[in-house]
Amino acid sequence: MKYLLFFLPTILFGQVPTYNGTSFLGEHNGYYYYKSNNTFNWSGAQEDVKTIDTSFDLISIHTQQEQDFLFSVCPSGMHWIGFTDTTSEGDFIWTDGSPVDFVFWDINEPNNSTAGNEDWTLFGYGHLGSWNDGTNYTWDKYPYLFKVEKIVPPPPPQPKYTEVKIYPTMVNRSVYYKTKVEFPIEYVSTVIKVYLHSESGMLVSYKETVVNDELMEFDLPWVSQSMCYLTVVVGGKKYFEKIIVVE
Ligand SMILES: [Ca+2]
Ligand SMILES: [Ca+2]
Repeated sequence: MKYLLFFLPTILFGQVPTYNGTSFLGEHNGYYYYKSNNTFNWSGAQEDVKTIDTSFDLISIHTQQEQDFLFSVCPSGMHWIGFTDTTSEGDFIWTDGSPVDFVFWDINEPNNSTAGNEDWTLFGYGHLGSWNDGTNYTWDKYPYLFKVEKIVPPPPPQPKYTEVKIYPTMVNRSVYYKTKVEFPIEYVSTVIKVYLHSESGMLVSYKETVVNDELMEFDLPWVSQSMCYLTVVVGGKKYFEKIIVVE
């Protein structure tokens, strides 16, 4: 949580988050990419990325474009990635649980060489950053790669309402105009105030109600003017104002 609080401001202001002991490599397809400054064996790399944030994992790679991007920002040296077949020899899986939909093994890899002890994967072994399965001895020290999904703050809810088409309806011998207003889901259960003003600014109708549906229907009293103003206030703030042309 403390990390979230620490990084939240930079995320909100659209700046690239930074993490101690790592270098930012670039941004691609909604993710920020990083490499560790220090070297580790695979287990140490896995442990280290979790000390940055327990939700982080060693990188998973899913498309040729992603592989090409990584090679462009990381063209030399080998780097650990989160691809391992420790559970079942020959069945490599991503430690972040994502599907295995792309591989970029070097020629004749993975070969589970070194007395059958190659269960961990290095990016950057061969041509264009191709991969090799390697060992995880304490002396197998390399930097690792990880990526962080870019958080785009959601846009503030926009007033969304059907064209305020009103139609006369008889209710208890009075003529009402029905108005349909659409609310974003986050407004459900919110108390709103609905005002109807005449063209001259006179308050014709006032109603306080709770949004109980994303589509609310209001009964508005008949007004003699050809035009009136519908104002909806949420939490003391004007949510929208709509000029209604009475047909
Ligand atoms: Ca293996
Ligand atoms: Ca190998």
